[in-house]
Amino acid sequence: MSAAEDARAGAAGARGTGTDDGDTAKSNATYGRKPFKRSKSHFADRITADARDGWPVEAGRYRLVVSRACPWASRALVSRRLLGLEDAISLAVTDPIQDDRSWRFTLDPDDRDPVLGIRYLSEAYDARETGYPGGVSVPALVDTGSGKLVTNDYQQLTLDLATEWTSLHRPGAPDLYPEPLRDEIDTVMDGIYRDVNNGVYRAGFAAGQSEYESACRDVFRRLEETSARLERRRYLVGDTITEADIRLFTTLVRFDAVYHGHFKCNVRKLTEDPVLWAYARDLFQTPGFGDTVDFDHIKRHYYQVHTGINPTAVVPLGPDLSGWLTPHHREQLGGRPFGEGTAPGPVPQGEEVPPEGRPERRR
Ligand SMILES: N[C@@H](CCC(=O)N[C@@H](CS)C(=O)NCC(=O)O)C(=O)O
Repeated sequence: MSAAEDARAGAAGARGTGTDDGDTAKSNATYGRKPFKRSKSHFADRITADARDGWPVEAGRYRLVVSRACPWASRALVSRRLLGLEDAISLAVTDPIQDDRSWRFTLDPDDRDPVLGIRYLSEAYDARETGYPGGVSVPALVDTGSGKLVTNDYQQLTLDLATEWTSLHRPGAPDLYPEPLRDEIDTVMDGIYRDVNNGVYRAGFAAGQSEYESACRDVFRRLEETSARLERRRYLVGDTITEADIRLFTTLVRFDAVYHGHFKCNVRKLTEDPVLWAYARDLFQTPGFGDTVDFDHIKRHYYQVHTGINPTAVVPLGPDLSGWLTPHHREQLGGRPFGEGTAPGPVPQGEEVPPEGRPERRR
């Protein structure tokens, strides 16, 4: 539980914001009491081929609820695209700005998710567990028949998409979690999670100077190490895209837009590290990565929702995003992005990121 949520639960008992970085206007006063600590996902049922938790892999049954602002949800967005699961698992995109009842479907007609028929994601949590007092977080997989939340366990969710949903993968889908490389992938992901994915949050929500400095140093120490690793190899593990790349990408793509300024991770910009910047651009330009990214949602969510660290909720104009589309030359390192497989097809109709969220358009 985060400092914010901790205090929120104790103080107002508000159910709105979630489990980690959530900080609506309601909970602003609660920052700064305890070190930032990320919570565990409360609903950790798995959807598997053998239905061991009662949830079988099944086309058309589940709905993936995401915020395009959220790095953890964005992992699932990328995996779903790379694996070609768009027809099997439908998609609901929330408003990037939560209100005091948390994630809401205000981008949809009548402010209601057209499939689940609900206005707030919390309704799926309530359908699953009456009186659930905890935070509401994305990503979430919801059973469309019962309206119940199945899982909000973002760590396991994408691994299951890669390994349990294989019968519904598109022809040519890559193996994002290849068996012989799993130990190495797990080790790389562990360090990146601790110091980078979650490290930026520890820095951004630090309750004091030394906590901030230690988190920020961890972020850049690990980024330097990762940059050295990627100097001569195109991808983090093996010579194809794996889950580890997806997890690093979702943090890197947010780095200059929000973590550098809003979270004070400003020792260096992503664009100032030639290796990581080229690596991130390479992935961004790979079908399935950049086409899921909405910079408008990212910026508005971080700067407007975390008013504890940005009290005016003013959203900066920069950075210039046009560099994301420039040549990266990483193909010279070799590598086979999809291994024996192929790139995913175009973004399904209705799921395109609007022009204001794309790098082509400067804000
Ligand atoms: N801690 C979450 C991981 C996902 C997560 O932290 N998502 C954030 C968005 S980036 C969220 O929904 N937080 C709740 C909120 O901000 O209201 C979990 O337990 O599953």
